[in-house]
Amino acid sequence: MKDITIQLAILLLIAFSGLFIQSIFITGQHYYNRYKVENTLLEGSRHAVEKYDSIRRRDLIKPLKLSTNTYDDEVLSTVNSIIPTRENATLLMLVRNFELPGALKSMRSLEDRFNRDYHYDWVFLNDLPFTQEFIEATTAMASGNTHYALIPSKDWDRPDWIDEQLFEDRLESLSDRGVIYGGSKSYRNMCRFNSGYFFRQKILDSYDYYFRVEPDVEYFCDFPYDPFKLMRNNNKKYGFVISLYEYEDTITTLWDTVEEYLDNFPDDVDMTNNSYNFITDIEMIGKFSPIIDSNTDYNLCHFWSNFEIGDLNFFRSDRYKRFFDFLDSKGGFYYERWGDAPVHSIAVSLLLNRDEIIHFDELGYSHAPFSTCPTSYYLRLQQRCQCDAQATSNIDISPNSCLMRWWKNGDGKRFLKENQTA
Ligand SMILES: Nc1nc2c(ncn2[C@@H]2O[C@H](COP(=O)(O)OP(=O)(O)OP(=O)(O)O)[C@@H](O)[C@H]2O)c(=O)[nH]1
Ligand SMILES: [Mg+2]
Repeated sequence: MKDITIQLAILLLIAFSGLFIQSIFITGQHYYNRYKVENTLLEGSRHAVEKYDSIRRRDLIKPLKLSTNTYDDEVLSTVNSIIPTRENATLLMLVRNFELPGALKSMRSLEDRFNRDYHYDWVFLNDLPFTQEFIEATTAMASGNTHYALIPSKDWDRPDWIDEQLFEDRLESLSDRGVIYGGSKSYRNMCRFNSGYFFRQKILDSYDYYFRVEPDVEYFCDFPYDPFKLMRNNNKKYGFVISLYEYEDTITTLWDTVEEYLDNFPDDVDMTNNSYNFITDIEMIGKFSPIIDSNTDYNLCHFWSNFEIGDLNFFRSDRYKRFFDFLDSKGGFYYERWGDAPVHSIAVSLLLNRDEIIHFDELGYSHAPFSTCPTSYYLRLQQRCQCDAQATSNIDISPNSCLMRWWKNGDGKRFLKENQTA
């Protein structure tokens, strides 16, 4: 009896050992197969990264940061030895601490679509000190260096020569009429700052170009070129993507002031090659007349300044400063609600040659409630755009848009132009 028990135990032991060895074998085989598949995939992906990076990473100097989406050590180690050909430019965001989520969203989008291949710096401006949380999160999101500056109160706050009583009365009346941001004091500081002071900030002194970025915007397509390089190579000083009509209630006396400026400084403006017609033409265009009847000769067309790429040296010039100072002296940034968009647009339309302004029609962009999306199907494929050219928010050729007026009176459609090198 004892012998039978021992034999049974031995048989059971052999059976369990067999099962155990078999399960180890099956598991081992599973892991080995997975390893083989993953290794093949990794090799494939490494090969693709190398091939692609050798083309797109020519311009880099600095080590890649986490946000570049690159994990490959070999690429990281070669990057340091590559000669830079970046422009002297920065991405620029005026922003408040509480807008951090929107700021990160815009950064992620621009990094993915453009900057991860270039690592341009980011500069952040604020009228209040940035919080540690804001600095940490935006620095982690940027592929380039980040810089933060506090705007001096003399460049931001309402000047003391503004008549307080008149200011309060006007604020109330615009607010009562339901004008967007009509009752906001800080919005007025922001518009005046963006019109006349952003380019005077010390932190921007060393740069030649800026690319304005706002929280909660989106870039729909891979950038087919470095827009800064394109601008320098082609002598462009101001670039836009969307153009539309301004609310007249916010700029009741702006055009009268501009006409006064023109009388005072005729030598500053060369009417032969500028875009005066773009901002004054009111003819039918295609099926459309201007959607708003303007009370002045200004047709209310402006470049939407939440996206703009500009030459800082133009804004720093005495001519631009004379233009801004003259406008500012009338108090319209506070007694009305002059926006930086019409102010920049009128300035570049008067002071620059038509061909110094560029419409970036391939980039795809959205800032609520409008967007722009390249019309060409193949261009959308090539640049991996995520947008619908037929969407109702796509303003390009809608009645609200001034783009057709730009094609007619400005520099024409860009693809018709010769000699533009990216
Ligand atoms: N630091 C700071 N930035 C501001 C202030 N007001 C606006 N901004 C920034 O200035 C830019 C324009 O302000 P927005 O509120 O976006 O104005 P908008 O584009 O005309 O209007 P919406 O985007 O529709 O609200 C954005 O980058 C804002 O973050 C402010 O008081 N302080
Ligand atoms: Mg905005």
